[in-house]
Amino acid sequence: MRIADAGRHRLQRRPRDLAEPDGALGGAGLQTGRQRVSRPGKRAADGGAYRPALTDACRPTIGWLNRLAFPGGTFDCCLRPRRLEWRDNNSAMREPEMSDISVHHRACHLCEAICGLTIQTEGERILSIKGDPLDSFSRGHICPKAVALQDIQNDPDRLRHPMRRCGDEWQAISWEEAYELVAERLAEIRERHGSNAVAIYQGNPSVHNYGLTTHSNYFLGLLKTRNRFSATSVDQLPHHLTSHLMYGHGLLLPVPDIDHTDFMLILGGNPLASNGSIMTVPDVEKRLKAIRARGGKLVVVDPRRSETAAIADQHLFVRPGQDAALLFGLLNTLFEEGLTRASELPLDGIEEVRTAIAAFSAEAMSARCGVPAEQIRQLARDFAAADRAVCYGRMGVSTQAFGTLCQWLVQLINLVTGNLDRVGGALCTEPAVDLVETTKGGHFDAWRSRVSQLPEYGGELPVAALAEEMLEPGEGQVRALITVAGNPVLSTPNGRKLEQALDGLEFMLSVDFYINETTRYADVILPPTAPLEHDHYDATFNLLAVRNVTRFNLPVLPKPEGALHDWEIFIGLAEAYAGRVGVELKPTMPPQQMMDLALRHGPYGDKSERKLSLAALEDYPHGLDLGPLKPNLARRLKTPNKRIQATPALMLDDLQRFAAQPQAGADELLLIGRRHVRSNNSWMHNYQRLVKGKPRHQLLMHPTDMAARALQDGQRVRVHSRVGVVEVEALASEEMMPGVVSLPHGWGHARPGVQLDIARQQPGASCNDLTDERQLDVSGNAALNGVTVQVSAA
Ligand SMILES: Nc1nc2c(c(=O)[nH]1)N[C@H]1C(S)=C(S)[C@@H](COP(=O)(O)OP(=O)(O)OC[C@H]3O[C@@H](n4cnc5c(=O)[nH]c(N)nc54)[C@H](O)[C@@H]3O)O[C@H]1N2
Ligand SMILES: Nc1nc2c(c(=O)[nH]1)N[C@H]1C(S)=C(S)[C@@H](COP(=O)(O)OP(=O)(O)OC[C@H]3O[C@@H](n4cnc5c(=O)[nH]c(N)nc54)[C@H](O)[C@@H]3O)O[C@H]1N2
Ligand code: SF4
Ligand SMILES: [Mo]
Repeated sequence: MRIADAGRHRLQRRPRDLAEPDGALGGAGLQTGRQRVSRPGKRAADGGAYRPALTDACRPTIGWLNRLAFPGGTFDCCLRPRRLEWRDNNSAMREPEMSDISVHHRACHLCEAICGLTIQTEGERILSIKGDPLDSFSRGHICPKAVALQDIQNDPDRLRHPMRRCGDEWQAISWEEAYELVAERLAEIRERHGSNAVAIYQGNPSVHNYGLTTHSNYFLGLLKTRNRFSATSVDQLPHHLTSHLMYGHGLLLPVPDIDHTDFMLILGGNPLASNGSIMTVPDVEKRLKAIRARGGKLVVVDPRRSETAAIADQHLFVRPGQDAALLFGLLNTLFEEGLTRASELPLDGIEEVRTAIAAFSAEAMSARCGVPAEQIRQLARDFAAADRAVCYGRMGVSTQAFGTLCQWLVQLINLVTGNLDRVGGALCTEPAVDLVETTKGGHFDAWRSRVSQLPEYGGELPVAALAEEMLEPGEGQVRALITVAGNPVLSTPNGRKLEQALDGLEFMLSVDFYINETTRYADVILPPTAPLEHDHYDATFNLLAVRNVTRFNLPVLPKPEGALHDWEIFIGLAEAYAGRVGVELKPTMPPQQMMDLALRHGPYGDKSERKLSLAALEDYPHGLDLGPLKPNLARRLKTPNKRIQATPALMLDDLQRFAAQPQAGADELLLIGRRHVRSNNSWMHNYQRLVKGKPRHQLLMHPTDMAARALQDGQRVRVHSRVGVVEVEALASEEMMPGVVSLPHGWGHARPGVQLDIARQQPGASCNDLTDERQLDVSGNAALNGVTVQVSAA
């Protein structure tokens, strides 16, 4: 047996112009050898061919990024019938000299960092998963979750067949049977109760899996329901709304130019645990340390001295949910002390901002945010004094009561200091598949939810309303639910209420490969192939990356007999449903073909010198660097007058809500969340490799808060909120700001019927049994941080 890869690269000269050298990353744009043996590009004559009844282009959508449509128009040229086919290594013809061991290169899709991996397989067995040093973006970085990709592959709890629930039992059924059952039940419920009676929830992995991005709406769109929900509204909705209002497109999201900045101010993000968010930044620790190494400064604002705060030059505790006060104080100081820089960006309304926040001085805001006024002023001076600075706010400031105000203020601070759209400040990407160019900017509050009148954004309602839409009787009540790659029982506020609602549904379908806390309520579960069994193009996170990057990777492992990819499942569902209700389906094509078209029509495609296509990307298994981010915002603005709107009316209105907010009682504890590098939301706790070691589920609490309640370190405590109570061990931690407690989300798996053997044995409770579906930002995003709780001995 030989290892087919080592030393056997068929080094290929880099096509001229494809890689752009840039000193910043040392070797960025480095061309790599194409690995002949690991490239299963040769298809057996007829292998892997898919012959659906229908053909070509549909308009795929993005779940988590608000289901923004791909450009139908750009595909029109291809609207002719053609056989659908895609490359899969299923049918890869092995070359005679090939050994059983192959080496594959693939981006990790588990979090937003998209690290390059090198995966060695022998037949269908995974031998090793390592960081890929030849990936110029991630530079060999890897975290423990990627190694657990093999555990997902091998997990006996992972579903391999469509399942139908019969009482408390699950029965494997055929795909055809499953499709027919789903089509029949959904058609019947829609017929009886109308189209809004079927709700949809799309979870986070929907945007880490491009086949879901391109094809879920092929079926879901047929249902024409206004009750669409996703993880967006427990996450980054304030970012989209802010960009929509200020820049005219919800995806025009400036990201920190971390590799070139001299001063980074992070509020409510812990990239050392999360590896970055709305900032695709593999190898983030080194990149943050590099800021300091080149004489710059890192400041972290967080109610917990997080892992990121621990490596910062300065850490400021802030009262949870009160970052807006700190940001108002900063902006006010910048104006008041004349620390602003003129911008050449086309801009409307900046003077209105100055007037609107005139009363929000550092001194006036200090008591609310808990940061001394002089520290707020000094921070503003330091930020303004830096040649290139960037302010960045993430989960901690998005998922709180003033998430949208916070994101607006973050934009304004970058803007008035001249750091918006500037190298070393905040810049927008120019990705190879450019959804900003090819889609409309989104809409907000075009309709509202039935029960609580919450506004839609981009066609989705806030998920905090999902349970009440099922529970509240009346016309338009939700009777059926489809979940796709999600676990809202553990990931959305008031999970217990949602459980009660799910229990009363007439029908539920889940597209997922686990029977988890949510899918256990389903009548039918359709499991897709495992991640390494399908190809990968990152349609979402290239858009948010700190460099312009792109890559396409073929599957690492063959698709098992009888298994289907997510996108194929959605075509199957669409065909069955359309057949039943007598609707004609639009033609579609496989994700690979869509991505190829999108690349060829994109900024580096047919009309550019690079001529990127999917086939061209196959020559870059380690990814292709398209260069550093550059100023482009003025050109990309999509507001009606093509000017930045500095004071959207919604922000001014919300400012009143902020000013009127009652102060929390001094003796109240405020609950915040937490992430750990070995955990991934609610779904990666079933792998021994990740859950072993020190437990990470505990409630962190400052020793003085414990002493005040006569609690001992490690003791089991009862945590109460308006919506519920959980029991969990409390851990004394000097990391916590006094008055604040921290509990990670995604735990609490020991619920009846959950078929996750290892996860079920883990201690811990669900943080979202405490979070409150009534605590919302103006966007409708859930305020998961800053929840009032009481803690007592259990
Ligand atoms: N209190 C609190 N709550 C939070 C957060 C917090 O910080 N605090 N964070 C929020 C955030 S940012 C997010 S994104 C959400 C996440 O919330 P969700 O998206 O609802 O949940 P996940 O835990 O990501 O569950 C993912 C599910 O997708 C399945 N899955 C994985 N890959 C695939 C695939 O390729 N195809 C299919 N069909 N299924 C797949 C898994 O088996 C799992 O069941 O949680 C939110 N909830
Ligand atoms: N290992 C791992 N990586 C992940 C995930 C995961 O579950 N595990 N999830 C992925 C997903 S879906 C997302 S969206 C990203 C999120 O990535 P990040 O945005 O980096 O989120 P967190 O790591 O939760 O960090 C949030 C920080 O905000 C702080 N915080 C809480 N409340 C407040 C507040 O009111 N004000 C301020 N200033 N800070 C506050 C918390 O203490 C915490 O340190 O991570 C992604 N990466
Ligand atoms: S940091 Fe994220 S992308 Fe990188 S290896 Fe870990 S899970 Fe994968
Ligand atoms: Mo997220």
